[in-house]
Amino acid sequence: MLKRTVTAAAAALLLSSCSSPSPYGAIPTPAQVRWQQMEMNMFCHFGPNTFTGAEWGTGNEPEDIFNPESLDCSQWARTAKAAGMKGIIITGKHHDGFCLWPNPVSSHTVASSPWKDGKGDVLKELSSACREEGLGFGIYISPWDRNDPRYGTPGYNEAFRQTLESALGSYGPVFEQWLDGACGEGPSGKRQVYDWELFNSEISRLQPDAVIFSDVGPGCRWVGNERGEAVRTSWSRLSTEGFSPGAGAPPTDTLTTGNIHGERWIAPEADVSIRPGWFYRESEDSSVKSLSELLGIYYSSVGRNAVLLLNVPPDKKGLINRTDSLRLMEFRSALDGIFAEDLASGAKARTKATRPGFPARNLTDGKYDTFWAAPEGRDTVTIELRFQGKRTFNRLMLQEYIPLGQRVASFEAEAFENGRWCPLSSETTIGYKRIVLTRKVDSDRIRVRITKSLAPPVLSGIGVYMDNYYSPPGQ
Ligand code: FUL
Repeated sequence: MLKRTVTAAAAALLLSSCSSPSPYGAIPTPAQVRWQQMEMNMFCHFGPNTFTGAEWGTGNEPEDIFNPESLDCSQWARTAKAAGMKGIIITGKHHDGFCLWPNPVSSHTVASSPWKDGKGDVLKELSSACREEGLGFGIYISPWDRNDPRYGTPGYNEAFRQTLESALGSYGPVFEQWLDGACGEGPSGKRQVYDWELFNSEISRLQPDAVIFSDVGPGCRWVGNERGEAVRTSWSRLSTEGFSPGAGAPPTDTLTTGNIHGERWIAPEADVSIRPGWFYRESEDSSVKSLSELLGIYYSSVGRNAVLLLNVPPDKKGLINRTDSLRLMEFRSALDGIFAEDLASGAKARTKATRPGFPARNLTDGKYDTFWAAPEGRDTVTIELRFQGKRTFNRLMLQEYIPLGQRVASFEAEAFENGRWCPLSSETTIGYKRIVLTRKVDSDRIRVRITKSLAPPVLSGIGVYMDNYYSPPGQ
């Protein structure tokens, strides 16, 4: 009897010590995790502005200026796919109010344009092209509308709800709904008091898995600038109490860093255009961002716990311009050149602090869903990676397992060089993905010291890479 009790107690102890770490703080929904894993999406600003050269149309543009004679959404989707993007978000309606689909609650749409004799539908073509290429399809629908005569009256909120219903209910799954907070004057000279609750609940009703973008989420948040730039301290949590999109948004630096103890999981999305403007202009063909600029943007967005939304605006013909697509292909081949080979793969990972069942070898198995976890009560830990021989690298990548929350607040990296441990970098947060740009190192081992964590750390991976393409300013 005694023996049986002891065995049962031992089994219970073993089970509890093998148990998965409990989630810490606000955690992402499965749709938010999938969204974060997309890492890089393409933004397409397209509409009357493509034809007039404006950034913000007035809303008075005649519908007949919209006539992209060679529009080919499969070309957009193929380009995005070849560039390594996982989804495309299109401006279904920008501030000028023109709808790229035949929205039944507006007369300012493709249906009144000469394009395809008024029978065309960009959302239909793009959503099916995305499906074909296995890409996510997302829509930007601007609440600010400089054309709709109802704008500035309570009736507009209902019209906007119907607009959402028409766009989100007609084209299959939408991975992200983009809502910007701009709230200027409409045709009546009045501003709208937006009913965000109505908008968000309508989106969730029609597309429960769509991640809703705005300054305050609820799905993901604006990173606070249009340079595609997250910062080194990048929390995926945000406190939204008392804030709203647009003028009522949290201060810009809060949007950028997030809140360490924020109550909600609303990770940063970093948007930026490959060109000076959001819309295509031939005069800007020579100002498409360089490969080096794009790599810098990649490191400061994807490498700092954000999702990158890179705008590549189709031209007047309705095609991604050659200049942009060539640059995207250079970008892709550089990223492949850097990240195709994890030089830490197969390295022996060692630490004195391991939760049973979550061994350090999970750090170098190349799988996101297997992770190493520190035991209960441990929030400072040293992890050593011994490579199979010397490695030459200048990038260090770390990933937390975010379904259990974001924990690490600071860490240091060191490399073993000339018989001693030498500092590489002293950093703050990790999050879903953190890429540290280090000096060039030749070494057979590195050490990561987690110096502060809000709960026992849970890391999915540590990798090292060699980048021969990009030198950060000052290096
Ligand atoms: C902003 C807009 O005002 C710009 O025109 C652009 O669409 C950018 C992505 O969002 O709020």
